[in-house]
Amino acid sequence: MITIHGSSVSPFVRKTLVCLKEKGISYELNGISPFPPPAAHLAISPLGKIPAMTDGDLSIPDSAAICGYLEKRFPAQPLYPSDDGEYGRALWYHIWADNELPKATAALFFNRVAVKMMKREPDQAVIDKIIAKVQPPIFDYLEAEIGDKTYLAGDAFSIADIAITCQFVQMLYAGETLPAASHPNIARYITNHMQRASFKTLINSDPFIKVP
Ligand SMILES: N[C@@H](CCC(=O)N[C@@H](CS)C(=O)NCC(=O)O)C(=O)O
Repeated sequence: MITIHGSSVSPFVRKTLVCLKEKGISYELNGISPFPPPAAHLAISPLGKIPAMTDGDLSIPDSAAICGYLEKRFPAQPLYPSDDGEYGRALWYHIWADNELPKATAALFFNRVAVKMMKREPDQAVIDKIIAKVQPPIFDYLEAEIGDKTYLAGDAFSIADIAITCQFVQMLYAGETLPAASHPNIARYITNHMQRASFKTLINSDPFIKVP
């Protein structure tokens, strides 16, 4: 049995759970927080972060590594494009979604919600700066990349769409709305993917927003 160790509220944990649901693989979620992680978690996640995955004796930390493993182990219902070029593009969007996009999206969840879990007060100046200065160039890039597409890499739903949608869900969990007026392609694209059964089930199980 595959076990994902982490909280469903994390965008990186969500990415692995969406992959499992899309592939129809049953799993267990070992609900742990990384703030701080239980001591035993360090044995499977040396950086102390979530998610980590165990599959029998095998342990793999990091959502990107986990998703790559799941694709290889369960190749039916592929989530990575078969075309070489589209595969490379999907990897790029995945890396961008994990490293750059969170500065404009998940950072709002961290600074508004997670800080309170850590018994600290949100810093409004930091939040204002994310919205006014950090978001625009990041959203502008994505808006142009999406254009009128449904899927970012190739002609099917892929890890690129999963990784990007996960980060916007986190922004919505922070009380924001999608930028429909300034970035309509992003709003249409994210709204569409949040309607997938995988995303909808996970989002509606968390205590923040509901997808009708
Ligand atoms: N690159 C990692 C990032 C994971 C990550 O940053 N997870 C956050 C929770 S959303 C975490 O565990 N933070 C705890 C920490 O940084 O100490 C992945 O994709 O799994």
